Amino acid sequence: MSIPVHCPLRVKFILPALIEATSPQWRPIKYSLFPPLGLATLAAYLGPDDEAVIVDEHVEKLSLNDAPDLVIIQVYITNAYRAYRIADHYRTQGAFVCLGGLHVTSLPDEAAPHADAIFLGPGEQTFPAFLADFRAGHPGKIYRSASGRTLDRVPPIRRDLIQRNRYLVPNSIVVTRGCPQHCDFCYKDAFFENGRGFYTQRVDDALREIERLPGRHLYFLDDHLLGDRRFAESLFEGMRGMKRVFQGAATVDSILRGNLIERAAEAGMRSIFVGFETLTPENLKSSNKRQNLGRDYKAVTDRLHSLGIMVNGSFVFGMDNDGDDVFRRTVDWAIEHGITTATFHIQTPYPGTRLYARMVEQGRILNCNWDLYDTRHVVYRPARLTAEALKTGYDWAYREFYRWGSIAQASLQHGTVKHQLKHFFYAAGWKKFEPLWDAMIRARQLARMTPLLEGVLSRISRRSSTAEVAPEAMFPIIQS
Ligand code: B12
Repeated sequence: MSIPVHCPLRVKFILPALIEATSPQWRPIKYSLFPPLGLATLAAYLGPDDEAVIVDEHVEKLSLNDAPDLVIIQVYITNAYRAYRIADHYRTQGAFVCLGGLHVTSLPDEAAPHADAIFLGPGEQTFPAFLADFRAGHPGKIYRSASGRTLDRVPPIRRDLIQRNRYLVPNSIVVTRGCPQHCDFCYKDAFFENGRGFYTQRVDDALREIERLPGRHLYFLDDHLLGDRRFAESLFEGMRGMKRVFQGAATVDSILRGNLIERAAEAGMRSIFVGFETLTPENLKSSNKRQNLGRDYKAVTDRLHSLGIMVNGSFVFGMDNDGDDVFRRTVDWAIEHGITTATFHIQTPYPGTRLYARMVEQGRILNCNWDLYDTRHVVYRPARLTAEALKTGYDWAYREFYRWGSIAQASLQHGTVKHQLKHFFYAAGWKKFEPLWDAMIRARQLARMTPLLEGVLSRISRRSSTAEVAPEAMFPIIQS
């Protein structure tokens, strides 16, 4: 491999997908939601003459018949095998291949044989350092993000490389990195180790980024938008006059503490993803999710309802204190407390987490096929349930929560007819019409192959992204 030291670089950024978009298991509504913000962040470090393209396999076909100088691949746990195959291909073609992201950080030894260089942790410091080394002709084999982590002076994300009309929520945005909490099942501690584990953009940079986004609706993908009180207060203060409406994610305790959530509502927050995870205090203790311990979950939902903020509650099944009754108890609680949409997960021990280490030590890992680490499969031996009961209970919980009767009952928990209707509309719109949304997305994808229809679609998309009711308004409360 010869490194083109002085010429402009041809760089291909790839977000591989777990399965091909043509597969029957493909869930278009889920995988076409958010653009690859991480890759667009990295692309900002290229020079003005470099040629860059971002290919997101979740929304388009990846062509392998090209010869870029540099191939940058983002690896999540469930796309890892696919990512390695793509990496191997490009290396045989003579490209220099970089692998990074969560899974590479968790398992560098697994990723390294497929790459010329691997990257551990966030890329804001390591990627520009690598580019300088690469241009100088001596790239390293491993780049580790550690001290000096910051989002100050990070160049604006290359949104020009994102094909907005391919996504349901093109106005996604991330203004922080990491999380101030240390739950045992979360990958964050490993990803952000040896340095700052939670840090934010400067508020004026975040506000400028918001201003660059057209339309009205925003979707913050940060793990904990309220995680730094001073930052969040200033951000919401700056957003007050902007007439935006947005979705974010936060913890139970941050919603109960002080009046930050009121500030968020005034700034336009209309829905929030909340990690309730479990109704059992012993589970909270054993998973080190102490910020939820002793907190009144009902006070959380009451407060959010009173502010007109819809709730997407996240719940995990299969923790060590969960028995057969966990599914019914959780679903009943969610309905009785007017949770608008619920995201259920089967507990998944991601490599690199303390949960994974504990499961390995106890000999409870049943399967190391990363394709199945998608929170829909049981990959470990639960303590008080069989694997079959866990899977069956998880499937039942989804069906039960999204029955028409349950949706109606949860809607009625709200005090006003307006909020009851809003709840009903969103919950039903999201889950009940998933096949319809899927059909529409597939039709759009098909239409792209015919230039005439493509033209019509892009005109509609241009109009709607500046209109009051943008398509993303339909997807306000969902998160992976
Ligand atoms: C958007 C999103 C998605 C999108 C797709 C991803 C996308 N478009 O980027 C969709 C909806 C498809 C999705 C699906 C899933 N997701 Co998801 N998703 C997210 C989410 C909310 C935001 C991602 C993001 O934009 N982050 C912000 C950017 C700036 O950070 P970043 O992407 O990590 O990129 C940085 C670094 O990773 C690094 N980097 C990344 N790649 C590379 C490459 C190189 C060479 C270098 C130098 C650096 C580098 O540099 C970037 C800048 O710092 C995260 C949570 C989060 N807040 O990160 C979960 C998250 C990534 N998802 C997760 C999961 C579990 C899933 C699913 C398995 C869920 C499921 N049940 O199906 C699927 C799997 C999809 C797949 N194909 O593998 C987990 C991953 C856990 C893990 N250990 O891998 C996360 C962390 C959520 C969580 N807290 O558990 N997801």
